[in-house]
Amino acid sequence: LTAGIVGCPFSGGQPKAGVDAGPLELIESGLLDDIKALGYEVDFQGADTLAHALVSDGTADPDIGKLKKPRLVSKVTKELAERVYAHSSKGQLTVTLGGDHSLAMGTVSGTFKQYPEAALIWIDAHADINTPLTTPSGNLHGCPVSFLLGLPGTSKEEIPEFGWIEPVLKPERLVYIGLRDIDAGERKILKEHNIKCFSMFHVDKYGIGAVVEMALDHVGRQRPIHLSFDVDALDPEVAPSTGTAVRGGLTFREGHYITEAIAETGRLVSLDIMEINPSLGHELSVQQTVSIGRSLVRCALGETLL
Ligand code: DIR
Ligand code: MN
Ligand code: MN
Ligand code: MN
Repeated sequence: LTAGIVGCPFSGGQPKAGVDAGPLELIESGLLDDIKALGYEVDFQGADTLAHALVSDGTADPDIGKLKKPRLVSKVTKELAERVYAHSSKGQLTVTLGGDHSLAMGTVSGTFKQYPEAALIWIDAHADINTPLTTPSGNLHGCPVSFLLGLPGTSKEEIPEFGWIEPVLKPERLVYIGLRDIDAGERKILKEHNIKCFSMFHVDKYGIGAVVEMALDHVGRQRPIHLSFDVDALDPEVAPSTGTAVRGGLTFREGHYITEAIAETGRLVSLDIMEINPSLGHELSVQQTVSIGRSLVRCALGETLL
């Protein structure tokens, strides 16, 4: 099996500099050798393959409503979707290293083009399901899921700048684990669409083993899986170097357990590791966070399934 690794050094979906350095830190820490050691061929085009898309081309990018840097985010995620699809369509297991979570507009679009019946498992402290109409911050890393679902406010007519995104996702094929910081508008959307959410309350109540079983039962066990992992799902004591840390998150083992249980299904087709920001916190915090990003990838790729 070949792992297609896509580095996406992008920070335009949120205001803090540094998250764009995440992919290179992961690569330099030895991630590619880790993956090879697990028996995969590695198809990696370089951490800067999206370089021309990653920076503003100088054209003005004023806010659209509340949305910040909408044209830049659209351009980068569109190109990322094409990259991910290129790997997926060759039968590779795609691993995208972010970068901020707006990138999931691209990774999920690319994956679902190849696997329209796939399920999306979203591990995060946040639901990232704000629409252009509900977003309190205007940061697009809080919005990718609404575009993928085609919620009101995201249509081609309402916001042609994102007209390339197809509403590939159905609410019943989406499940969250780790939630604990939800905006009022998001809460309403999650309820209205009956989206399955395992918050930290459910992790405490049932235990992570049962939560992952219920999550897989909910989306259907025969589907290909796209796992989108925001490291802020983890407790800040475990993964401190991230832009929007929230107390009360997943433990080191709970985080890894999720990736291991997904690996065990044999159905993982696409993995995102998002929101590692090496410029936040002291050296030890950064090391700790990069190292956990790296071990989450290894576990998702089957390291601990002996
Ligand atoms: C908040 C924070 N819901 C927003 N979202 C974050 O800005 O829409 N997502 N931090 O990762
Ligand atoms: Mn996120
Ligand atoms: Mn988050
Ligand atoms: Mn946000």
